[in-house]
Amino acid sequence: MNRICELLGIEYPIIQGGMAWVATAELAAAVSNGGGLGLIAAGSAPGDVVREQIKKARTLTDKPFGVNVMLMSPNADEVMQVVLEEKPAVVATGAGNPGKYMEALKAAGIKVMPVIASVAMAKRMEKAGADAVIAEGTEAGGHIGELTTMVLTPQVVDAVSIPVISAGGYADSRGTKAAFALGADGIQVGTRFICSTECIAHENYKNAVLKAKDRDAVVTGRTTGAPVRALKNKLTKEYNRLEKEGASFEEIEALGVGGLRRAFMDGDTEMGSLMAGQSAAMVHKIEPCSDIIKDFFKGVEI
Ligand code: TUI
Repeated sequence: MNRICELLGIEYPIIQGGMAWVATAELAAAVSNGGGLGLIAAGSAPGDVVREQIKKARTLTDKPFGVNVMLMSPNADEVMQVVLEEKPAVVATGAGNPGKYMEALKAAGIKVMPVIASVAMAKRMEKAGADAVIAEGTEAGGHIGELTTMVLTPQVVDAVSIPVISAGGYADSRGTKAAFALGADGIQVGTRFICSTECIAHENYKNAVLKAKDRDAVVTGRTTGAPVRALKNKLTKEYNRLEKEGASFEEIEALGVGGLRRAFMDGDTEMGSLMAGQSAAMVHKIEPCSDIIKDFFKGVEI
């Protein structure tokens, strides 16, 4: 049996990406009901909001789901406390080292799957007791590392013995087969799930993903040390201009504040941060999560 399906008690080894704002209880429950593992993204939300989302997901599914904790959030400690109380099946982490939380999460019986972007971090997480690692390549949306999925995945597979979930660039069953060929036990998918019926993001955001072409998912913030991939628009051009002019860290960061909210809630496609991976160009329609999941495993032996 597939190691991820066995570990998590799910039908298909596909984890939904922990997209801040986008990954609500509705999306997470739909992915879990479709046989994958849905994640509620805590993003920068405070603990009580995350608690409500977990409770809501429980009304929408009986299947296991998880919470993605974004470690750069000022609320990360508080969110971890909520997670320890609510005990979702899984905690995935992003944008940092979850080492200091590992013992408490394990003691609460929660499976821990850190997102990592390097071999060294993968090894460290295995040693710290992680149940699996999510190896995310630079094709992914949002905050990203340097290495491509193609080179990161096999190196992580060789370096650790816990299951490896490969992330970044996956849009259809060709990708799933490639991930298995690289030695991964499963895949994580974000961008294609933005274009699901159950995702409650503004339709302008979904349409921007549907319209995206091969080179439209661009990176900003390389100079400030927190590179982020999002669809090219007025905001990303403004970022580039400030970075080129050598603007201060504060000035550049200020531009992005509230950007995800503007994209997700207001449908502001000009000044909103339309975070998405390079696979956006391969997403062509809005459909239910269960259909998306089946499509990822069309002709694939699990
Ligand atoms: O975390 C993500 N993607 C994200 S987080 C996010 S919110 C945000 N918004 C604006 C600026 C920055 C963040 C949007 N998208 N993906 C998982 C991921 N984790 N990618 C890379 C990493 C990572 C990086 C460094 C994981 C561990 C790590 O360790 C550093 C260390 O502590 O040694």
